[in-house]
Order: sequence, then C-alpha cells, then structure tokens
Amino acid sequence: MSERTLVLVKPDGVERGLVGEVISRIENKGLKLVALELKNVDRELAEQHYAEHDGKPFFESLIEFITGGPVIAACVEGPKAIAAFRQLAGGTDPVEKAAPGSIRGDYGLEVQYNLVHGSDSAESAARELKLWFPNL
Ligand code: RTP
Ligand code: MG
Repeated sequence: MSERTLVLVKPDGVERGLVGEVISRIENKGLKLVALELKNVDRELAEQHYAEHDGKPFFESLIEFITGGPVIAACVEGPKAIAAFRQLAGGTDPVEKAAPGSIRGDYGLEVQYNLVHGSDSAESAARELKLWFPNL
C-alpha cells in the first residue's frame, strides 16, 4: 500500500544548494514526487507546522530559522514513504544521531541546521500535507 509524506528542504539546505541532492536520494530510493514547490514560509505556517514544539526552549529559534529563507516542500509517495524518508534523512542530530550515508549524517553538523524535514507518522503526514498542500 502506498502512502504519502511531507518532505521539506529547510532554508539551510536550499541556501547550500542541496535541493538536487535531496531529490536525487528520494528518486533513487524509488519514491515518487507528487507535488513540489519553492515557498517562503510565514510565521503562521511555521508555528502550525511545528505546533508540537511550542513552549520548548528551541521553539523561537526554530521558527526564525524556518522562516529565514525559502524552503522546498514536496509531497512524496511510495510504499512506507514516511519511514523510508525518515531513514534517508537520518536522526535529528546530524552528528550524534544521524548515520553516515543519511542526508543529515552526510551534510549536517548542528541539530537546528539539519537540512530536511520528514513527517514522523501517518497522523503527522496527513496533518502536514493538508497544511502545505491544501489543494492536493
Ligand atoms: P523535523 O520535524 O524537522 O523533521 O525533525 P525531527 O522530527 O527529526 O526532530 P524534531 O524533534 O521534530 O525537531 C524539529 C526540529 O527542531 C530543531 N531542533 N532543535 N536546539 C535543539 O535542541 C533542537 N532540537 C530540535 C531541528 O531543526 C529539528 O529538526
Ligand atoms: Mg519532527
């Protein structure tokens, strides 16, 4: 059974020219792009997207970071797409958690600047896709 997930290339990934690299890894894995958009994120979308982190010490800095430059938003589809992209991304902390060979493990150093986002569950994917691609 096919499922859909929301992938973001965060402002650090766009700024560093890693969009093609991320898309290549998605396509090489066998996942399909269903929608793709370059987008400037306003504060309202950022706060809704990261609502689960509201109140945490890094929340304000996370919102500033994600609204600080354009992101690439993609709807990615395939069997086990949610877990498959989380595996491609690697753990949240690029050095402490992400394995070499993953996107964060290969290209990241700091936890905030970890290049990509992927929905973490079927519920998150449904909620986030409605937020980012309301017409899909
Ligand atoms: P994401 O939601 O962006 O895909 O990342 P994730 O599931 O791997 O990690 P999550 O716990 O949801 O954290 C969301 C994003 O917040 C930033 N962060 N900073 N300074 C910190 O301790 C800290 N912890 C998290 C990261 O950009 C992380 O991806
Ligand atoms: Mg998360």
